[in-house]
Amino acid sequence: MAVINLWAKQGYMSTPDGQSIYFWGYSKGAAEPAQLPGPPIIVKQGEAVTINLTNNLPEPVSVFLPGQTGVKVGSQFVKPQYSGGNLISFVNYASSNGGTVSYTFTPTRPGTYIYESGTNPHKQVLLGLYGGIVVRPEDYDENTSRTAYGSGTDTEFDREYLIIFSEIDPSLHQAVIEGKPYMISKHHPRYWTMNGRCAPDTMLPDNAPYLPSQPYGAMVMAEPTEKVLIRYIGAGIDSHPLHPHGNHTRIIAMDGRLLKNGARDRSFKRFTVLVGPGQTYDQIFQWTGLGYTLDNPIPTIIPNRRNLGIGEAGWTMWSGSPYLGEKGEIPEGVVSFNEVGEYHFMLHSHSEPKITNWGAFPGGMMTMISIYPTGFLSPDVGVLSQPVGKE
Ligand SMILES: [Cu+2]
Repeated sequence: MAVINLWAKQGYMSTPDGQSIYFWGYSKGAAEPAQLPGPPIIVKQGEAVTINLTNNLPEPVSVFLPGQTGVKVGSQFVKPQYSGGNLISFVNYASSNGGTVSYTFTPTRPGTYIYESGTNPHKQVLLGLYGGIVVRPEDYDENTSRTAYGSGTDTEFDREYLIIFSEIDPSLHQAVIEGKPYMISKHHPRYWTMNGRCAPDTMLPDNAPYLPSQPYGAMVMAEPTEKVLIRYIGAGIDSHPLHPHGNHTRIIAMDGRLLKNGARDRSFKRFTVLVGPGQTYDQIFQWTGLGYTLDNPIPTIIPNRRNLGIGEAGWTMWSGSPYLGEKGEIPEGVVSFNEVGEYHFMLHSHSEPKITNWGAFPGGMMTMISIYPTGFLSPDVGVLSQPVGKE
């Protein structure tokens, strides 16, 4: 039995342009801050799960589990809740200011799923009450059988990343602070988030101390030829066209459903993936590079050194060594983001307003896929595990 304890709380998130925005989020501990997104819930197919929710917010809140079946509260299946004849929640909720509720279910299918508040979702989910669920296949083993959908499904991976997308209209968040009405039809986002962060914060490490309410980075890091599982979840109300530069991904599953029809492989390669509200996509990405082998780690003609610079003189992406080659001395005065000859490919929303922070480029839904020389990355990079709260 996996027991996941969540608290619904208010908090403040940071944006790279210096704003502090009020939000509602799930938290992993009574003394922990609300976080954006909520803590990932990582469970196993066939293993019973209990989610205990304590609600510290001033209105009822719930945990809605699209894609999970047989969810119960006590001995009864969850059901829509009404007040005065009006639907107020898709599922049973925890009452305001200290109420609790416990949901139990047994995930029957592996895959990527969302959890979110089913109570006033047009307000509460946009305010930040969402997170991701990863259901491991029954035969999953971190050391011997790392697959998304079980052995024999062609979904092996070496590293995995979970990226959850949403939007922020600060006027909604301000209206909630002031207790004023907000017209959802006037929804006008100014910030776009990957794992609750706007670029360039998306590229900062997990648990960066200056982002206490946004603990998860969104940078995909891998080595050549490794299979990288990238899980997408759309948690907002807009659709987001996302692509990595220079590469396709192979889509292996949508909404937690493996793209396989009997023995027939229905996975397909895509450049741009349109992630709609509530949708999930599982993709395998593998960087091989034209002409790349371990003996030939320079799969390209290195441009003239002067053409590697960006911005003013002395600012460059060049590490002083061939890409994916050996580490070299960085010339004096160079401020470099490229430490060991790694490649960076942008991964972003193709909708240009969404790669800004309140109109300022670059920002928003943008991160990097970073390919490091073989042997550089620690095996701990790109491993998803239950943060806490599991008993
Ligand atoms: Cu692009």
